[in-house]
Amino acid sequence: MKRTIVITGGAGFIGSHVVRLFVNKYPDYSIINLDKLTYAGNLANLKDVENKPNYSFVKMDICDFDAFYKLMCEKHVDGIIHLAAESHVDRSIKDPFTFAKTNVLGTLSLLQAAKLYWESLPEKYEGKLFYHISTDEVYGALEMTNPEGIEPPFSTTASSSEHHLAYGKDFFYETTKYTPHSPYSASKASSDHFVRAFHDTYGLPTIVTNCSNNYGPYQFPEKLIPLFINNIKQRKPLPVYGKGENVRDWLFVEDHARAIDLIFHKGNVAETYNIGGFNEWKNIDIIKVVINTVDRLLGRKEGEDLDLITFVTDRLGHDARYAIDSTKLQKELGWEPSLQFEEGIEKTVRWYLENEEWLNNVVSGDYEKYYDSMYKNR
Ligand code: NAD
Ligand code: TDX
Repeated sequence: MKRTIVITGGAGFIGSHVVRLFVNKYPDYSIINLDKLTYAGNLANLKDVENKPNYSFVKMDICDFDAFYKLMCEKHVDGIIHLAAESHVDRSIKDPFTFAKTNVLGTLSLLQAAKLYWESLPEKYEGKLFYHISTDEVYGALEMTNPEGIEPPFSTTASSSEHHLAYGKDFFYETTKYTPHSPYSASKASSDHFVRAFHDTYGLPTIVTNCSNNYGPYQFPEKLIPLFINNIKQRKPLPVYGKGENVRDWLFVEDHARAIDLIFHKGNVAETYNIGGFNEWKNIDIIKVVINTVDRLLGRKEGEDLDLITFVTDRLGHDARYAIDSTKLQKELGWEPSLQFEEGIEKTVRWYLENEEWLNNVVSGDYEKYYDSMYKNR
């Protein structure tokens, strides 16, 4: 079946994996990568698919309602996978307005354009989908009641047998009340509410998914794992917020992209699906795994760089623990993570060490010239 799908934020970390998967897997689809190319957008993430006939790139701000409505009409868009967002919690603490504008008003703009265009068609909403990518942070923070970690009540494929722990009794379920704490998660929560409101009010076919922390290739080195890999490589201090006791639930980015593909094609309209691999780690433990892996792959003595760990002032409002229950997705749609964490980290560290040019370009800011050289005069 032929389809025309807009993937917003396709030049970012997760979006680029979703674009790559769809372009390679669905030659009959037309995949439009729509991205404003903020500091987080990098078209070099998609070098391997940029010349494929079913791929195109459009530089656009999701807040530009007129431009997006025109694109929908001209290209006959029938599916939207919406990932474009401001995504870094620390930036949201410094500049909350940008987050409200892009994440809330930008999402609203896309929803309204999709509604108007699809309602104008004879078949209306049939065969259409607005799929919104959200995060586990909207559920707030879970208490850490098992500081040493216990055997989790769920079977898990993402954790190794050595690390198979839950740090509390509660989990985030699809039914968990929204309690966002940071300006970032507040803006994501607000956008999720607008998506659901467009379904409930106008019947717009929508799906929302809430995923845990992603890691893997092409992540902007402001986020914990790529920032620390780069710092360890260069023997720079590793700024650990607070005591490093906060817990995050980690998923390899390609597993998230596979879940998005599955849900886009097989998920039920109006549903919410949590995505995660039951793979909780304290920050300090994950940092040690990253240090050991970088050291080993660089031929240094394992653990040699542990003294780079530097405890710094905690992040304001730092959420204690995130832990996703993805039973619904696993049981109803048969998804499961493909990698255990240590394998995923090894793959990730190897990628950043082997892709030195990508990393150096991002750190220096040179990546922002890629669009000019490749696309501007097309
Ligand atoms: P990212 O910051 O790497 O990429 C965001 C992309 O959106 C960039 O390419 C950027 O240029 C683009 N963008 C930003 N503002 C835009 C605008 N106004 N118009 C058009 N494009 C714009 O983010 P990511 O980590 O890949 O996250 C993607 C999505 O997944 C976000 O919605 C985020 O909330 C969600 N999410 C992320 C994680 C994670 O761990 N990274 C986990 C769960 C959910
Ligand atoms: O320098 C650091 N030191 C540190 O201790 C950084 C950058 C982070 N941290 C801590 C804060 C968090 O507890 O590490 C943990 C992970 O931090 P981030 O990589 O900034 O991710 P987080 O704040 O958990 O949010 C991420 O997951 C959910 C993504 O950035 C979001 O976009 C996603 O929605």
